[in-house]
Amino acid sequence: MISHLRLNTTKTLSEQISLQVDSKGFEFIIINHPKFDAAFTLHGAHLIHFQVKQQAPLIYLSKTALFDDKKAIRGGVPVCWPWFGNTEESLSKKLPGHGFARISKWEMSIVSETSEGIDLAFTLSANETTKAIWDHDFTLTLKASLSDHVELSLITENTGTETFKYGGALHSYLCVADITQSSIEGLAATYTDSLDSGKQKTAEAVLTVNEPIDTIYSVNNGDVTINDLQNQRKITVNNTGNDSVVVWNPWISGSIAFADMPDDGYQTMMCIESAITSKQGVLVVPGESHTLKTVIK
Ligand code: TA6
Repeated sequence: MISHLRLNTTKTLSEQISLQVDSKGFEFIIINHPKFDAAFTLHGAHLIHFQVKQQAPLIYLSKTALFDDKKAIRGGVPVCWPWFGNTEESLSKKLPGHGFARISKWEMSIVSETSEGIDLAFTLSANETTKAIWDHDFTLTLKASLSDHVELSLITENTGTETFKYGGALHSYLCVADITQSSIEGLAATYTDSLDSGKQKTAEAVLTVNEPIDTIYSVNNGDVTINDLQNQRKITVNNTGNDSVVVWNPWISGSIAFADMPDDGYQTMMCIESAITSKQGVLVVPGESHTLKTVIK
């Protein structure tokens, strides 16, 4: 589902992993394992494709996503860090929505490559650019463990001398055949409706989506399941280290408004995000680290 990107191999990194570029030199990590295909960009350590052989893709990528080192990629699993959405501070300083990690260039190393799967580690460390935006010393590591499912662990390490707080999300866009024929179970009993002045509401046991949705559910401590009926499958998402689960679909109005999403893009995606959205965020003391994780099957 990324053949439309028309990539060319510039470097073979291992038996199943290559570095490829598009016509503008934008870099992609392409993985062709006997069990699955996957793709990342070094820009944002962004998983943009994952598909177990003989199955439908698990991860949604907008067909009109922009691959530009100044912008976030529409789809995949954006690494939103060190804040979620916009905060009073990020707005006042005109900083990027969802933080700077997803629009920064990361380093990548291959941790392991077996017949069962592949483990990769992406790292982003504090530098002049990041410290001009967010004046803290950190090392951010995204550990990706790919097999018949996806495990993403975002590890925030405080390498400085002062405690800092962070927020963010593994903002997963999941691929469904038809959102109008899908339903979601396992969400918590209450949520904040970001589209209705942040009102607290009681949730249905089974969520169906037939309008724009942008909601923050409290932690559910279990699997969130998408019944992807037309693909005859259930997609399960299990999150840890999060303080909330964000559920988002821009619907037709949002898709039309996005230049990097087809007008009908909303029909085949659903965001179920492992998120830290509370005002207090997560405090990380010097020398310590915190892990935000999502497992998608
Ligand atoms: O996760 C939900 C959300 O915060 C929505 O409010 C919407 O802004 C979405 O993220 C996408 O944000 P983006 O900056 O990637 O367009």
